[in-house]
Amino acid sequence: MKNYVHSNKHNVLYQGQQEASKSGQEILCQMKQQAKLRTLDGSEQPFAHLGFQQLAPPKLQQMYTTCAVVTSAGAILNSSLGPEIDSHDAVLRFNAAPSEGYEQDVGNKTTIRIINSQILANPEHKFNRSLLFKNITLVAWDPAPYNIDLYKWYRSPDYDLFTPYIHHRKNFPEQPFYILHPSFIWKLWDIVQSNTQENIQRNPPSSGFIGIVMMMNVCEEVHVYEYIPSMRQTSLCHYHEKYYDAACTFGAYHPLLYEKLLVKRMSTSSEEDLKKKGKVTLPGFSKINCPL
Ligand code: NCC
Repeated sequence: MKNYVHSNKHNVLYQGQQEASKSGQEILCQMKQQAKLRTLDGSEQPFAHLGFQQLAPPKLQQMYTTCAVVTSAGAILNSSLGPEIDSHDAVLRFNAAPSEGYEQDVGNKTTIRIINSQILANPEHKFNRSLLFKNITLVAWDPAPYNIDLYKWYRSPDYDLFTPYIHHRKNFPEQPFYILHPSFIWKLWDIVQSNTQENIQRNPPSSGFIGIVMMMNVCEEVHVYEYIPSMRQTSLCHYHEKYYDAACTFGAYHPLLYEKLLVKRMSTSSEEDLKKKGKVTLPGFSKINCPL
């Protein structure tokens, strides 16, 4: 983590405030005001020239009543949360996290999957063929430079997501598949930093935080499972892999610890839900009333 605190690959330059004095309600209002979901729609260059206006699907605007966000943390094992997770109207999962074989603990319904650019670029994930990515809404992301230089991003993303994206959209035009606008990603980073006294890692937030805020945009209520560690906390990184590293839970590259502290401050869950279930409940933006 120390190394990551010193690196600044995306040239983050933050000059806003850094204080942890906001109440949960004030943070929710800041989120609602500043973290409006934005996807790449092809209206800007170089994406306009590349035909993204025709390529991108219509805006993500379906609304859901209750949603589940299922993180991939090892601590969800033995939770028996599967039926509760599946009872929500929409379920968000991450990257290549499977449900097959883990239904009892993570459920088997998937509505949306958020994938980082490694999933698209690394052949190991079989993005073209794997059933994990079929018949659902896909949302991909990759960090652009902090100043949102879209030309530079297109030329040198962290991992090439554009080629497989274009390919996939042409082959499966019916599948809703979005790329998050990097301004959304870095706005979320700004919000975490603005509510944290310490300097956070100058790397993008984790897919977990991005997914949670994305769902706050489209759900009336968001239930997040095993993001804030429950009493089952373990250093097992993922529930589907035998790999142990506490950095998966508390962060090294991503400012995960700070994202989690912020989410905890916004949480409306009971202590029992937090500890026993590992569940945080957050209101969707449409249910947050803020002073004008
Ligand atoms: O591990 P990852 O995330 O796919 O997990 C999805 C989200 O779940 C939350 N999480 C996960 C494990 C854990 N013990 N505690 C948690 O709270 C986090 O919020 C996390 O974002 C990513 O954010 O996209 C990440 O992706 C992996 C990896 O690229 C993909 O799994 C594909 O293989 C990253 N790992 C590496 O690059 C090696 C990880 O850092 C973040």
